[in-house]
Amino acid sequence: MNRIVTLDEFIIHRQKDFPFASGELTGLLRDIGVAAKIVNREVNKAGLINILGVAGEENSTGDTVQKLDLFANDKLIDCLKNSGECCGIASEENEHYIEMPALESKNSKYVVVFDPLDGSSNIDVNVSVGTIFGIYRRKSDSSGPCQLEDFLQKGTELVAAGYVIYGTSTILVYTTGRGVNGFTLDPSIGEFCLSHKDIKIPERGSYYSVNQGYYLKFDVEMRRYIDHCSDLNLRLRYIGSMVSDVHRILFQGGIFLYPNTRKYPQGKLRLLYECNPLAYVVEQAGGKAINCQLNRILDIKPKTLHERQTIAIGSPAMVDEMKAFVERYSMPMPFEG
Ligand code: AHM
Ligand code: MG
Repeated sequence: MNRIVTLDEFIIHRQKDFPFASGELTGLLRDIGVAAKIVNREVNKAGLINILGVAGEENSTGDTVQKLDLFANDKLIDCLKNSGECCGIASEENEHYIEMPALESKNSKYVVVFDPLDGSSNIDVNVSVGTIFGIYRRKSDSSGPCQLEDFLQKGTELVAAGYVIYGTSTILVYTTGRGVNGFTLDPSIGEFCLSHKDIKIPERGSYYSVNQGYYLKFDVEMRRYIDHCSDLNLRLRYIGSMVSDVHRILFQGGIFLYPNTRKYPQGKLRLLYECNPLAYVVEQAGGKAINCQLNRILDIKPKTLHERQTIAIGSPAMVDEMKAFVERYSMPMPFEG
């Protein structure tokens, strides 16, 4: 029988690969693992909402029932605050970043960004949702509070990133820039156990994932590429939780697209909280991620905390093909007559 390797054991073992590691990053990853278990417990109770109470109302014990995405947000913030391993947090749910007092954060050199519950519109119908996170080394002086510049870093500066999916099973996938590994929560022992070692994305796959309902709102070159996917008989899968759609593609190969639409001319998904962490994971697994202007996602310098981006992410050969389509169909047509 294979020996079970828990997330904590794995993280501690990996710390030995970095001779000057102080243990802060290790601590942060463990905190995220703990928060994920707490969020998982609550997500699993979501189906009991009629028994336990509807969000916003009081439950039978007189407590106000919180919306799950806000619950997840609070839990992540609490876990990170209590351990004092980071000096600042930026969340998709908060307009501003949160500073950790220098004393409590032990002058930590890291900041954390996250989307606490991606795809939260799916919760009420029992469809998978997830937490996405990224960790950066701070740029500002560690003797003072963290600054906006600590968060507005390119994805190439990420020191770790990952996600947790609360699905048929709960899986945590992360990278620190040395490959991607996945851990499945064993509810009987309450531990994430190594289940997917050194994940590699297939060169190409048979899935494409896009909100086809917006087809007429996409630019012509994107429509041509989507037609091409359909001509190839690729299978369309769109859950509406980016984290779940990208998870499928990471394992089975394919491409996920969220192009610009009239409603979201810059794209819908957030660069800091969604695009960058998932792009880092997918690139580490051998995939690619670009925007509709064909720039590598990880090379984009964010201007604001909640900046949105367009994205094409997935199997390398398919992202290259999409790029070729956009280049070909966005070329000015030769003058006729
Ligand atoms: P959220 O962070 O508010 O849940 O929004 C992001 C989600 C993504 O998970 C998903 O890919 C996308 O929004 C779906 O958007 P749409 O319904 O426009 O297709
Ligand atoms: Mg989201």
